[in-house]
Amino acid sequence: MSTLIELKVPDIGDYKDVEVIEVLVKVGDTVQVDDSLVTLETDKATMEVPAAAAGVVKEVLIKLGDKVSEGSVLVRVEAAAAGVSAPAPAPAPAPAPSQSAAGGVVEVKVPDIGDYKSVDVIEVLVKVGDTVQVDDSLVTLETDKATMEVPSSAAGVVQSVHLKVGDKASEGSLIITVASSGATAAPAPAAAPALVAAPVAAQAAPAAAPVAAVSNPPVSAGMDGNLMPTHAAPAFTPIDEVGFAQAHASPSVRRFARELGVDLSKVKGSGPKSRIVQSDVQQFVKGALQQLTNGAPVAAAAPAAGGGSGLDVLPWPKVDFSKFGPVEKQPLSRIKKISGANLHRNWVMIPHVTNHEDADITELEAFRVQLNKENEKSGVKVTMLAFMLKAAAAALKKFPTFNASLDGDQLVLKQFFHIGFAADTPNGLVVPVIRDVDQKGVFQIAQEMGELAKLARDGKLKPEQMQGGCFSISSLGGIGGTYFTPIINAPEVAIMGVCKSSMKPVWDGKQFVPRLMLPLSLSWDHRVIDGAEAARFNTYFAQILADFRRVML
Ligand code: CAO
Repeated sequence: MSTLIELKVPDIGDYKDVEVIEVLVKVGDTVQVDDSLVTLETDKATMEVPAAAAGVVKEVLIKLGDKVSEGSVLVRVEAAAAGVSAPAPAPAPAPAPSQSAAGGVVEVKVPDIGDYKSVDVIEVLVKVGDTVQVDDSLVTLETDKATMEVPSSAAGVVQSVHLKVGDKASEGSLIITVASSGATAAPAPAAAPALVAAPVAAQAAPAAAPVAAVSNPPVSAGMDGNLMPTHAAPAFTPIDEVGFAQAHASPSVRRFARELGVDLSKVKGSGPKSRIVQSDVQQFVKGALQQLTNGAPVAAAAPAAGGGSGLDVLPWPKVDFSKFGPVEKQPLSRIKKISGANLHRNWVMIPHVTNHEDADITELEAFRVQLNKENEKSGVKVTMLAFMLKAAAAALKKFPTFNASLDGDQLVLKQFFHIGFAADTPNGLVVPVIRDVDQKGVFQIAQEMGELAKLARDGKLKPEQMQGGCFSISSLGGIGGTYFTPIINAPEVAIMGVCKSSMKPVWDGKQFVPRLMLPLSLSWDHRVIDGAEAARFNTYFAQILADFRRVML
C-alpha cells in the first residue's frame, strides 16, 4: 500500500511569492529525505527546499519562473510503505533578529535560522568601534545549502564582537553589543529580513566578473607576486549561463564554481542524483589546468590523459606532517582562497617575462623629502609610490600596448589611465585603483592613495574602487628586498614591481659616485608585448624617475 505525500514550501520567514529558479526533480525520480527539490530566489537570497519525505515523484506542480510561498505544494511523492518519514518542516531562513537591551547597550543575536544549528561563521563584517546602522550586515553564516548574512537589528557603535571566523553559531548566539545611538537604536522592524543569503548576483553574474560576484565585503583584489584581478578575464571557455543555472548543485558549490570561473554545465556530479559537489569542481579545475599546456579549450570535465597531452603533473603530495613534529592547521582566509584561484589562472595562462632595471632616484628622493617638509601641515605625505603612479601614466601614454587588454584576437587599447596599487591589509592584499592618474598631480595621487589604503585596511573598499585598472604597481619598497617577479593582474598586460631603494656606487664615466637606486621589476605578457618594447618601457620609466621633468614631455 502506498501513500501520496505532498511536499510543500516550508516556513521561509517573511518571504512571499518567491521565484522558482531551479526545479531539481522530475516525475519518476526517487527522492530521499533532504534531497533538494527546488531552488527559490528572492532579491536577497537563494535557498534550496529539501524533501521532507522520501518516495517516488508522481507529480511536479511547479515550473521555472513560478512564484511560491509557504505552503505551496511543490511535488507529490508516492511513499513506499516502509521507511517513509513523515513530512516535517524543512529548514529555512527565518524572520526577524532577536535582541535584548541592557541599559544603553543592545545585544544583537543570531535570529531564527530554521532548524540550522552550529552554522559556520565564514565572515565577520564589523569590528569594535564601527558604527552600524539597522540592517548593516554583521556576519556571514554558511550551511551546506545557503550562505546568509545576518543584518544588525540595532544602530550604534559596536562595543564588542562575540563571533569570529570559524566559530559555529546558532539561533540566539550573541554577535555584537552596540552602544545604541538614540533614536536610531530602535530594534529592526519585524518586516526587515532577518537573514539575507549571499548575493544572488553570484548566480546571475556574468562569467567575466567572478570575483565581484562572490564577494561581500568586496574582494576584487588579491596578491601579485600576489595580485588578483580587479576585473577578471573569463577563465577557460565562456560560461553557458543557461546550463549553469540548470546544473544540479547547491548555492555554495555554485558560488565556489563562480569564484573559479568554472562552467557547472560542464562538470559531472558525483553526489547523489549526480549532484555536483565541491570536489567535482576541484577535479574539473585540475583537469582543465592539465589541458591548458596543450592550448586545448577546456570543454569537458575529464582531465587530460597523460602521455604529453597535458601538464602531466604529479598529484599534489599528501603528507602527514604531524609524523615529523607538531603542526597546527589554519584555514586559508577568504581573500587568499579567491585570489589563489585567480593568481593560478594568471600564472598558468599568461606567458610572463620579467625585466629588471635600476632607476636613479637621488634627485627625486631629495625633492620628495623637501616637498614633505614644506607641506608638513597639509597632512598629506608624498611617498615614492605616488611619483611612480604618475611615471606609469606617462610611460603608458608613450607605450600604448602596455595600456591594453587581450580580447580574443583583438587588442583593446585604452584611452584612460587608471592605475592600481597593491595594498597590504590584515585580510590579504587588495588592489585599489586611482582613476585618471594622467590628469592628477602627485599631491592628489598621494592623498587618494592614503584614503584608499585606509579603506583597504578597514575592509571597506567598494568594488568600483578596485575596478577598471589599466596597469598595476606592487611596491615592497617600504619593506625591503631587491627584485621579484610580480604576477600580471589580468586582464592587464603588465605590472611593475618595486623594491627598496639603496645607495649604490654608480660609474659616471670618470669615477664611482654614490646614487640612490630604485630596483624595478616589470612583468609583461609576451602575447601582447615584445622584449625590446618591454626594455624600452622599463628604461623610459627609469628615466622619468631619474628626471621627473620628463613627465611633462
Ligand atoms: N624604497 C625605500 N623606501 C621606501 C620605498 C622604496 N621603494 N617605498 C616606500 N618607502 C618608505 C617610505 O618612504 C616610508 O618611509 P618613512 O616612514 O620613513 O616615510 C616607508 O617606506 C613606508 O612607506 P609606506 O608603505 O607607508 O608607503 P608607500 O606609499 O610606499 O606604500 C602602500 C603604500 C599602501 C602601498 C603600502 O602601505 C603597502 O601596503 N605596501 C605593501 C604592498 C605589497 O604587499 N605589495 C606586494 C604584493 S606582492 O605579493
